[in-house]
Formats: sequence, structure tokens, C-alpha cells
Amino acid sequence: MRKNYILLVAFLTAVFNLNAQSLGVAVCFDGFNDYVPLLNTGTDIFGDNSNNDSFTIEFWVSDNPTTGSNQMLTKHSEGGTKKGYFIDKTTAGSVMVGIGNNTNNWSTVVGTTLINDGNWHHIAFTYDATLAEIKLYIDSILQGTTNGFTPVFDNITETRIGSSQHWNTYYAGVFDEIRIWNTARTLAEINSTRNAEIATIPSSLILYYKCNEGMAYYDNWLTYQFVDATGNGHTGDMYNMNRFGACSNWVNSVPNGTLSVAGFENTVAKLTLYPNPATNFITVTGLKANEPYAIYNTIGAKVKTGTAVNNAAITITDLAKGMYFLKLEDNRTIKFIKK
Ligand SMILES: [Ca+2]
Ligand SMILES: [Ca+2]
Repeated sequence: MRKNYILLVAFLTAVFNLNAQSLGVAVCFDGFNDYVPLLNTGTDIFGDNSNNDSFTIEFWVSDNPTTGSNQMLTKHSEGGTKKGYFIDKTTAGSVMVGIGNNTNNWSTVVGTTLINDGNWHHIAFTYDATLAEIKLYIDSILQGTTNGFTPVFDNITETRIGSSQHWNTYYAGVFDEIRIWNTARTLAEINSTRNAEIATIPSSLILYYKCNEGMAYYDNWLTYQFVDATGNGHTGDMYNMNRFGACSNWVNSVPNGTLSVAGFENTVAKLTLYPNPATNFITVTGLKANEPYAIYNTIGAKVKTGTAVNNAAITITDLAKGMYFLKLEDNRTIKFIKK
């Protein structure tokens, strides 16, 4: 009994440490009709009289490389003159940001770093009201700077994640750690909070989605909102998202939030497991090669071992109903439910 208790503590400590370093889970948008709208409220960047306030919009994203150009996060209008801001993925796989000042032109920065490689990338778009200057950083590399425009937001009713109110198009990819600040963050400031969740919310952080409300690949039917961790109440409803299975749902996030970006790029595609819950078998994808695995139950006992092959089924008919953890040799761990 005591041995089991010690094993349990050791196992839970290991799992806790894994989670403590990570960005939790993330949310996959299907590129077909998934989006999260935020209706205008207040007087800051979410209001309709927010002209010429500094801002920073940042998030982690794992782009679905099979899709073309689309709007990732926007609050814009171009019926007639151009207003608001947009963060778009281009057909080339780069990122373009822009602001409109109620004229016929956008002030834009087009990045050179490509994000359509299946890896996680960090995007930060800043607007400095004092300098009338926009900047785009990808993975903390400055992509460009453009001066001269002050954005106009009049009569734009919605901020949208994964879409555009104006175009009604939809982005395919996985988002995590979506943050909107009311200051133009410097690169040093961006780097200081990029790789981990923010525990103590500064007043300049006016929207913060940790995207941790559901469980990765689990049936999350009862969970349908992005909760604003700032306490400012910018709750986002998930539109057209089924919230079960491989996408339109919570999924794995950045492999390890404390790794450098170079570290991410050296890791392979994200680990996924489906179906979840499962009855007879599970399938794991995102393996570097055939990898030894072990399955643990919730008291930390190893109940099954084998070699996981990418995209091949692992039989679990021999497991009792319950929650399990599949752990790979490189310590990547994923939770699943046996029905
Ligand atoms: Ca998260
Ligand atoms: Ca959908």
C-alpha cells in the first residue's frame, strides 16, 4: 500500500512538472467555419471608439499547411475605405498584418518567415500610437516596421479569431496563448512572457485566452467558451466547433512552453491520439519513428508496454475502463480514456 502511495506521488509529481512547464492545451480551428467572435464592448481596442490606442496582439499558432491564405485574427472593415486591423496568412505561407485609417489603403508589414511548415510559431503584432508605427515579429524575429497610419475602428462590430467579419473566410490551424495588450510591447517584453503562461495579470494585458478550458481530443461538448483570464470578461463563444475529435476541439499545445523556438523546430509534429475516449484501440500520430511506449493508470502503475508506430492502432481491449496516460520514451505524455 505504502509503495503504491509513493509511486502515485512520484507519478503525479512527474505529470505536474510536465504540465507546469507547458502551455496546457490549445484549440484547433477547422478552416471551414470555425471562429470565435467578440462583440464590441468598452472603450479600448474592443470598443468602436478605440482609435489610436497602442496595442500588441500575440499568440502561438500551428498552421495547417494544406490551406491557402486566410484571416487569422481581425477587427477590420473594407467596405469602401479600410479600417481596423488584420493578421492574415498569405498564400506564400508568410504572415501579413495591417491597419486601416479610413482611406483606400492599408498600412502593412509582410513577413518573410514562413509559418506553413507544421511547426509552432509565435506571432506578435504591435502598434505604437506615439510613433504611428506597426511592427510584426515572428518567433521574436522582427519582420518589418511601417509608419504613418493611425487606425480607425468606427462601426466595426466584431473582433474575430480564426475569421474575418468582412470576408467570412476561415483559418485552419491551432491557436494558443492569445493575448491583447494596450501597450506596444518591446521585443524584450514579448520575450519575457512568450514561453510560459502568465500567472500574475498586469493591467496592460486586457484580453488573455489560455485556451485551457477543455481536454485534448476529449469529448468537450459541454465546454464552449474561451475564458478571459484577465477578469475583463471578454468571453469568446466558439462558433461552429463540435468540440470532439481531432479538430474544432482542444488539442495538444506547443510541445514544451519553455523550449526555445529553435527547440520547437527540432521537435517533430505534435503528438496526437485518437479516438478519445476509445473502446478497442488508439492511434498515435506525430511520432519521430517507431517509439517504445508505456501506458500508466491513474495510480501510476505501468499496465502495458509496446512499440508505437505512427498512425498504427494500439489495441487496448485488455485495459479496464478508466483514464490512462500513454508515455513515450522522450517523455511526451498524452492522456486518454478507455470506455
Ligand atoms: Ca493553452
Ligand atoms: Ca466547424
